[in-house]
Amino acid sequence: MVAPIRVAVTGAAGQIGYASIFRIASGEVFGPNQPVILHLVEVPPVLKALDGVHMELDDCAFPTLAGVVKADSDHLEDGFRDCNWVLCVGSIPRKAGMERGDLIRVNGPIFTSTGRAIAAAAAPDVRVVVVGNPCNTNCLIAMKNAPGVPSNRFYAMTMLDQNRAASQLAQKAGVPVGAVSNVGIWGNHSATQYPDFYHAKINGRPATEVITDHAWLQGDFISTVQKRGAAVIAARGASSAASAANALLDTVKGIIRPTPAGSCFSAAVCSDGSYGIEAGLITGFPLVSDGQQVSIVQGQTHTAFAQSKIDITINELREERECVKDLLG
Ligand code: NAX
Repeated sequence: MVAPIRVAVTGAAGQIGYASIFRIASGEVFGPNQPVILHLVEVPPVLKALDGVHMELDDCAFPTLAGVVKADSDHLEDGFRDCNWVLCVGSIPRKAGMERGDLIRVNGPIFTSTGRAIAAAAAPDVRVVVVGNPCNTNCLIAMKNAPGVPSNRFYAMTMLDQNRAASQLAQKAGVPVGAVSNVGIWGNHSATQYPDFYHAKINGRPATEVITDHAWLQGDFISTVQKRGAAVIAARGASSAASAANALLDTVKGIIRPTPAGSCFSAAVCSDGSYGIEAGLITGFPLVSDGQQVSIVQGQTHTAFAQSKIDITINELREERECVKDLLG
Protein backbone atom coordinates (compact mmCIF):
# COMPACT_ATOMS: atom_id res chain seq x y z
CA MET A 1 0.00 0.00 0.00
CA VAL A 2 1.58 3.29 -1.11
CA ALA A 3 1.26 6.11 1.44
CA PRO A 4 -0.76 9.03 0.07
CA ILE A 5 0.89 12.32 -0.68
CA ARG A 6 -0.79 15.55 0.33
CA VAL A 7 -1.16 18.36 -2.16
CA ALA A 8 -2.47 21.75 -1.08
CA VAL A 9 -3.97 24.09 -3.66
CA THR A 10 -4.82 27.63 -2.58
CA GLY A 11 -7.48 29.48 -4.53
CA ALA A 12 -8.90 26.03 -5.25
CA ALA A 13 -12.32 27.31 -6.34
CA GLY A 14 -10.89 29.96 -8.67
CA GLN A 15 -10.37 29.58 -12.40
CA ILE A 16 -6.91 28.00 -12.31
CA GLY A 17 -7.54 26.05 -9.11
CA TYR A 18 -10.71 24.53 -10.56
CA ALA A 19 -8.93 23.63 -13.78
CA SER A 20 -6.06 21.99 -11.84
CA ILE A 21 -7.45 19.93 -9.04
CA PHE A 22 -9.42 17.38 -11.05
CA ARG A 23 -6.35 16.58 -13.11
CA ILE A 24 -4.21 16.23 -9.97
CA ALA A 25 -6.86 13.99 -8.43
CA SER A 26 -7.00 11.86 -11.57
CA GLY A 27 -3.46 10.55 -11.14
CA GLU A 28 -2.12 12.38 -14.18
CA VAL A 29 0.70 14.05 -12.27
CA PHE A 30 1.82 11.60 -9.60
CA GLY A 31 0.82 8.41 -11.37
CA PRO A 32 -1.98 5.86 -11.27
CA ASN A 33 -0.56 4.07 -8.22
CA GLN A 34 0.02 7.10 -6.05
CA PRO A 35 -2.92 8.09 -3.83
CA VAL A 36 -3.33 11.83 -3.35
CA ILE A 37 -5.06 13.74 -0.56
CA LEU A 38 -6.07 17.17 -1.81
CA HIS A 39 -6.03 20.11 0.58
CA LEU A 40 -8.26 22.81 -0.84
CA VAL A 41 -7.75 26.30 0.56
CA GLU A 42 -9.97 29.30 -0.11
CA VAL A 43 -10.95 32.59 1.48
CA PRO A 44 -13.90 32.27 3.89
CA PRO A 45 -16.59 33.72 1.55
CA VAL A 46 -15.75 31.08 -1.06
CA LEU A 47 -16.00 28.04 1.22
CA LYS A 48 -19.57 27.31 0.11
CA ALA A 49 -18.45 27.21 -3.51
CA LEU A 50 -15.59 24.99 -2.37
CA ASP A 51 -18.15 22.54 -0.95
CA GLY A 52 -19.56 22.29 -4.46
CA VAL A 53 -16.11 21.63 -5.88
CA HIS A 54 -15.65 18.91 -3.27
CA MET A 55 -18.95 17.31 -4.35
CA GLU A 56 -17.74 17.30 -7.93
CA LEU A 57 -14.47 15.65 -6.91
CA ASP A 58 -16.48 12.95 -5.11
CA ASP A 59 -18.60 12.54 -8.21
CA CYS A 60 -15.55 11.86 -10.37
CA ALA A 61 -14.84 8.72 -8.28
CA PHE A 62 -11.12 8.98 -8.98
CA PRO A 63 -9.44 5.84 -7.57
CA THR A 64 -6.31 7.91 -6.82
CA LEU A 65 -8.12 10.51 -4.71
CA ALA A 66 -7.62 9.31 -1.13
CA GLY A 67 -9.23 12.26 0.63
CA VAL A 68 -10.10 15.93 0.61
CA VAL A 69 -9.28 18.46 3.34
CA LYS A 70 -10.83 21.93 3.15
CA ALA A 71 -9.47 24.95 4.98
CA ASP A 72 -9.86 28.70 4.90
CA SER A 73 -7.14 31.25 4.51
CA ASP A 74 -7.48 32.30 8.15
CA HIS A 75 -6.36 28.79 9.14
CA LEU A 76 -3.55 28.12 6.70
CA GLU A 77 -1.70 25.75 9.02
CA ASP A 78 -4.73 23.44 8.93
CA GLY A 79 -4.68 23.75 5.16
CA PHE A 80 -1.00 22.92 4.79
CA ARG A 81 -0.66 20.32 7.57
CA ASP A 82 1.78 17.57 6.46
CA CYS A 83 1.53 18.66 2.83
CA ASN A 84 4.26 17.48 0.46
CA TRP A 85 3.27 20.08 -2.12
CA VAL A 86 1.79 23.54 -1.66
CA LEU A 87 0.56 25.01 -4.94
CA CYS A 88 -0.10 28.69 -4.33
CA VAL A 89 -2.67 29.85 -6.85
CA GLY A 90 -4.88 31.94 -4.56
CA SER A 91 -4.41 35.66 -4.88
CA ILE A 92 -6.19 38.71 -6.16
CA PRO A 93 -5.99 39.06 -9.95
CA ARG A 94 -5.00 42.45 -11.32
CA LYS A 95 -8.01 44.70 -11.88
CA ALA A 96 -8.48 47.44 -14.44
CA GLY A 97 -6.53 50.55 -13.50
CA MET A 98 -4.29 48.67 -11.06
CA GLU A 99 -0.56 49.21 -11.49
CA ARG A 100 1.84 46.33 -11.09
CA GLY A 101 3.16 47.96 -7.91
CA ASP A 102 -0.39 48.03 -6.46
CA LEU A 103 -0.81 44.33 -7.20
CA ILE A 104 2.45 43.54 -5.44
CA ARG A 105 1.28 45.34 -2.33
CA VAL A 106 -2.18 43.67 -2.42
CA ASN A 107 -0.93 40.11 -2.89
CA GLY A 108 2.39 40.30 -1.06
CA PRO A 109 0.89 39.97 2.43
CA ILE A 110 -0.88 36.73 1.40
CA PHE A 111 2.55 35.20 0.98
CA THR A 112 3.96 36.20 4.36
CA SER A 113 1.29 34.10 6.07
CA THR A 114 1.69 31.41 3.42
CA GLY A 115 5.42 31.14 4.13
CA ARG A 116 4.91 31.05 7.87
CA ALA A 117 2.22 28.36 7.65
CA ILE A 118 4.36 26.24 5.33
CA ALA A 119 7.26 26.41 7.78
CA ALA A 120 4.99 25.61 10.72
CA ALA A 121 2.85 22.83 9.32
CA ALA A 122 3.92 21.33 5.98
CA ALA A 123 5.81 18.07 5.57
CA PRO A 124 9.63 18.13 5.89
CA ASP A 125 9.96 17.44 2.15
CA VAL A 126 7.48 20.17 1.11
CA ARG A 127 7.86 21.74 -2.29
CA VAL A 128 6.10 24.98 -3.14
CA VAL A 129 5.02 26.30 -6.53
CA VAL A 130 3.74 29.89 -6.66
CA VAL A 131 1.36 30.81 -9.48
CA GLY A 132 -0.36 33.89 -8.02
CA ASN A 133 1.08 37.07 -9.47
CA PRO A 134 3.53 38.65 -9.31
CA CYS A 135 4.67 35.07 -8.85
CA ASN A 136 8.44 35.56 -8.62
CA THR A 137 8.16 38.18 -5.90
CA ASN A 138 5.35 36.37 -4.08
CA CYS A 139 7.56 33.28 -4.08
CA LEU A 140 10.43 35.35 -2.65
CA ILE A 141 8.13 36.59 0.14
CA ALA A 142 6.95 33.05 0.95
CA MET A 143 10.53 31.74 0.97
CA LYS A 144 11.75 34.54 3.23
CA ASN A 145 8.89 33.89 5.67
CA ALA A 146 9.45 30.15 5.87
CA PRO A 147 12.47 29.74 8.13
CA GLY A 148 13.84 26.21 8.11
CA VAL A 149 12.46 25.34 4.68
CA PRO A 150 15.39 25.10 2.25
CA SER A 151 15.30 27.75 -0.48
CA ASN A 152 15.57 25.11 -3.20
CA ARG A 153 12.01 23.97 -2.40
CA PHE A 154 10.49 27.15 -3.82
CA TYR A 155 9.43 27.60 -7.43
CA ALA A 156 7.50 30.30 -9.27
CA MET A 157 5.71 29.37 -12.46
CA THR A 158 7.17 30.33 -15.83
CA MET A 159 6.06 27.12 -17.56
CA LEU A 160 3.10 28.81 -19.22
CA ASP A 161 5.59 31.16 -20.86
CA GLN A 162 7.70 28.20 -21.96
CA ASN A 163 4.67 26.47 -23.45
CA ARG A 164 3.57 29.66 -25.19
CA ALA A 165 7.08 30.13 -26.60
CA ALA A 166 7.31 26.53 -27.81
CA SER A 167 3.96 26.86 -29.51
CA GLN A 168 4.98 30.06 -31.31
CA LEU A 169 8.25 28.50 -32.50
CA ALA A 170 6.45 25.38 -33.73
CA GLN A 171 3.89 27.41 -35.67
CA LYS A 172 6.59 29.53 -37.29
CA ALA A 173 8.62 26.45 -38.25
CA GLY A 174 5.54 24.51 -39.37
CA VAL A 175 6.27 21.57 -37.07
CA PRO A 176 4.28 19.90 -34.28
CA VAL A 177 4.94 21.51 -30.91
CA GLY A 178 6.47 18.25 -29.67
CA ALA A 179 9.39 18.90 -32.03
CA VAL A 180 10.41 21.96 -29.97
CA SER A 181 12.60 21.54 -26.90
CA ASN A 182 15.01 23.37 -24.63
CA VAL A 183 13.12 26.67 -24.43
CA GLY A 184 14.27 28.43 -21.26
CA ILE A 185 12.42 31.39 -19.78
CA TRP A 186 14.71 33.84 -18.03
CA GLY A 187 13.87 36.35 -15.34
CA ASN A 188 10.45 37.54 -14.30
CA HIS A 189 7.04 36.11 -15.22
CA SER A 190 6.02 39.46 -16.66
CA ALA A 191 6.23 41.44 -19.87
CA THR A 192 10.02 41.72 -19.36
CA GLN A 193 10.67 37.97 -19.40
CA TYR A 194 13.19 36.68 -21.91
CA PRO A 195 12.13 33.52 -23.80
CA ASP A 196 15.45 32.12 -24.99
CA PHE A 197 15.20 31.07 -28.62
CA TYR A 198 18.98 30.88 -29.07
CA HIS A 199 19.20 27.62 -27.09
CA ALA A 200 15.83 26.27 -28.27
CA LYS A 201 15.85 23.25 -30.54
CA ILE A 202 13.50 22.13 -33.28
CA ASN A 203 13.78 18.44 -34.09
CA GLY A 204 17.13 18.56 -32.26
CA ARG A 205 18.55 21.37 -34.40
CA PRO A 206 19.10 24.95 -33.19
CA ALA A 207 15.88 26.92 -33.65
CA THR A 208 17.95 29.74 -35.17
CA GLU A 209 18.98 27.39 -38.01
CA VAL A 210 15.45 26.15 -38.65
CA ILE A 211 13.86 29.60 -38.40
CA THR A 212 15.97 31.91 -40.50
CA ASP A 213 13.79 34.97 -39.90
CA HIS A 214 15.90 36.26 -37.01
CA ALA A 215 14.14 39.63 -37.03
CA TRP A 216 10.97 37.73 -36.10
CA LEU A 217 12.77 35.83 -33.35
CA GLN A 218 14.20 39.00 -31.83
CA GLY A 219 11.01 40.99 -32.32
CA ASP A 220 7.52 39.55 -32.70
CA PHE A 221 8.36 36.18 -31.15
CA ILE A 222 9.53 37.70 -27.88
CA SER A 223 6.77 40.29 -27.69
CA THR A 224 4.05 37.75 -28.54
CA VAL A 225 5.19 35.52 -25.66
CA GLN A 226 5.58 38.49 -23.30
CA LYS A 227 2.10 39.81 -24.09
CA ARG A 228 0.23 36.54 -24.57
CA GLY A 229 -1.60 36.81 -21.25
CA ALA A 230 -3.04 40.19 -22.26
CA ALA A 231 -3.97 38.83 -25.70
CA VAL A 232 -5.93 35.98 -24.09
CA ILE A 233 -7.77 38.45 -21.84
CA ALA A 234 -8.59 40.64 -24.83
CA ALA A 235 -9.99 37.69 -26.80
CA ARG A 236 -11.63 35.63 -24.06
CA GLY A 237 -12.66 38.34 -21.66
CA ALA A 238 -10.95 36.41 -18.88
CA SER A 239 -7.36 35.55 -18.06
CA SER A 240 -5.65 32.29 -18.99
CA ALA A 241 -7.03 29.49 -16.88
CA ALA A 242 -6.88 26.04 -18.52
CA SER A 243 -3.47 26.77 -20.02
CA ALA A 244 -2.22 28.09 -16.68
CA ALA A 245 -3.51 25.00 -14.89
CA ASN A 246 -1.87 22.83 -17.52
CA ALA A 247 1.40 24.70 -16.98
CA LEU A 248 1.14 24.20 -13.23
CA LEU A 249 0.85 20.46 -13.75
CA ASP A 250 3.71 20.55 -16.24
CA THR A 251 5.82 22.35 -13.64
CA VAL A 252 5.27 19.65 -11.03
CA LYS A 253 5.97 16.97 -13.64
CA GLY A 254 9.14 18.83 -14.65
CA ILE A 255 10.32 18.78 -11.05
CA ILE A 256 9.57 15.12 -10.26
CA ARG A 257 10.41 13.46 -13.57
CA PRO A 258 13.89 13.21 -15.07
CA THR A 259 14.34 15.81 -17.80
CA PRO A 260 14.98 14.25 -21.22
CA ALA A 261 18.66 14.45 -22.20
CA GLY A 262 19.58 17.68 -23.97
CA SER A 263 16.45 19.48 -22.86
CA CYS A 264 15.35 21.69 -19.99
CA PHE A 265 12.20 22.95 -18.33
CA SER A 266 11.42 26.40 -17.02
CA ALA A 267 10.60 27.68 -13.57
CA ALA A 268 11.84 30.52 -11.43
CA VAL A 269 14.04 29.37 -8.56
CA CYS A 270 16.23 31.01 -5.94
CA SER A 271 19.32 32.16 -7.82
CA ASP A 272 22.59 30.70 -6.57
CA GLY A 273 24.54 33.36 -8.44
CA SER A 274 24.61 31.38 -11.70
CA TYR A 275 25.14 33.54 -14.79
CA GLY A 276 26.03 36.48 -12.54
CA ILE A 277 22.39 36.80 -11.43
CA GLU A 278 22.22 38.07 -7.86
CA ALA A 279 21.94 35.17 -5.41
CA GLY A 280 18.63 35.03 -3.59
CA LEU A 281 16.45 36.50 -6.34
CA ILE A 282 13.65 34.20 -7.54
CA THR A 283 14.61 34.12 -11.18
CA GLY A 284 13.43 32.18 -14.21
CA PHE A 285 16.16 29.80 -15.39
CA PRO A 286 16.37 26.76 -17.63
CA LEU A 287 16.34 23.78 -15.26
CA VAL A 288 16.98 20.05 -15.32
CA SER A 289 15.73 17.40 -12.93
CA ASP A 290 17.10 13.94 -12.24
CA GLY A 291 13.74 13.07 -10.72
CA GLN A 292 14.97 13.97 -7.22
CA GLN A 293 16.99 17.14 -7.46
CA VAL A 294 16.50 20.14 -9.71
CA SER A 295 19.45 22.20 -10.90
CA ILE A 296 20.04 25.24 -13.06
CA VAL A 297 21.41 24.38 -16.51
CA GLN A 298 25.02 25.55 -16.57
CA GLY A 299 27.32 26.61 -19.36
CA GLN A 300 24.95 28.43 -21.69
CA THR A 301 26.45 31.48 -23.34
CA HIS A 302 24.38 34.50 -24.25
CA THR A 303 24.65 36.92 -27.13
CA ALA A 304 24.80 40.63 -26.31
CA PHE A 305 21.15 40.82 -27.43
CA ALA A 306 20.08 38.07 -25.03
CA GLN A 307 22.15 39.47 -22.17
CA SER A 308 20.54 42.88 -22.57
CA LYS A 309 17.09 41.26 -22.32
CA ILE A 310 18.13 39.28 -19.24
CA ASP A 311 19.51 42.42 -17.59
CA ILE A 312 16.17 44.21 -18.06
CA THR A 313 14.11 41.45 -16.49
CA ILE A 314 16.55 40.99 -13.58
CA ASN A 315 16.39 44.72 -12.88
CA GLU A 316 12.62 44.48 -12.72
CA LEU A 317 12.92 41.69 -10.16
CA ARG A 318 15.18 43.89 -8.03
CA GLU A 319 12.64 46.72 -8.23
CA GLU A 320 9.82 44.40 -7.19
CA ARG A 321 11.89 43.17 -4.25
CA GLU A 322 12.42 46.79 -3.20
CA CYS A 323 8.62 47.29 -3.17
CA VAL A 324 8.15 44.48 -0.66
CA LYS A 325 11.29 44.74 1.44
CA ASP A 326 9.17 45.17 4.59
CA LEU A 327 7.55 41.76 3.88
CA LEU A 328 10.75 39.74 3.55
CA GLY A 329 10.78 38.36 7.09
P1 NAX B 1 -9.38 33.67 -9.76
O1 NAX B 1 -9.77 35.01 -9.23
O2 NAX B 1 -10.30 32.95 -10.67
O3 NAX B 1 -9.10 32.70 -8.53
C1 NAX B 1 -8.29 33.08 -7.47
C2 NAX B 1 -8.87 32.40 -6.25
O4 NAX B 1 -7.99 32.67 -5.17
C3 NAX B 1 -10.25 32.92 -5.87
O5 NAX B 1 -11.15 31.81 -5.78
C4 NAX B 1 -10.03 33.59 -4.54
O6 NAX B 1 -11.13 33.43 -3.66
C5 NAX B 1 -8.79 32.87 -4.02
N1 NAX B 1 -8.02 33.61 -3.05
C6 NAX B 1 -7.79 34.94 -2.98
N2 NAX B 1 -7.04 35.22 -1.91
C7 NAX B 1 -6.75 34.05 -1.31
C8 NAX B 1 -6.01 33.68 -0.16
N3 NAX B 1 -5.42 34.60 0.61
N4 NAX B 1 -5.93 32.38 0.15
C9 NAX B 1 -6.54 31.43 -0.60
N5 NAX B 1 -7.28 31.72 -1.69
C10 NAX B 1 -7.37 33.01 -2.04
O7 NAX B 1 -7.93 33.85 -10.41
P2 NAX B 1 -7.17 32.83 -11.36
O8 NAX B 1 -7.50 33.12 -12.75
O9 NAX B 1 -7.34 31.44 -10.85
O10 NAX B 1 -5.65 33.32 -11.15
C11 NAX B 1 -4.97 33.08 -9.94
C12 NAX B 1 -3.63 33.77 -9.96
O11 NAX B 1 -2.80 33.21 -11.00
C13 NAX B 1 -3.69 35.26 -10.25
O12 NAX B 1 -2.79 35.93 -9.36
C14 NAX B 1 -3.15 35.37 -11.66
O13 NAX B 1 -2.57 36.63 -11.91
C15 NAX B 1 -2.13 34.26 -11.64
N6 NAX B 1 -1.65 33.78 -12.94
C16 NAX B 1 -0.36 33.38 -13.02
C17 NAX B 1 0.18 32.87 -14.17
C18 NAX B 1 1.60 32.42 -14.24
O14 NAX B 1 2.02 32.02 -15.33
N7 NAX B 1 2.39 32.47 -13.18
C19 NAX B 1 -0.63 32.77 -15.40
C20 NAX B 1 -2.10 32.79 -15.16
C21 NAX B 1 -2.55 33.71 -14.08
O15 NAX B 1 -2.63 35.01 -14.61
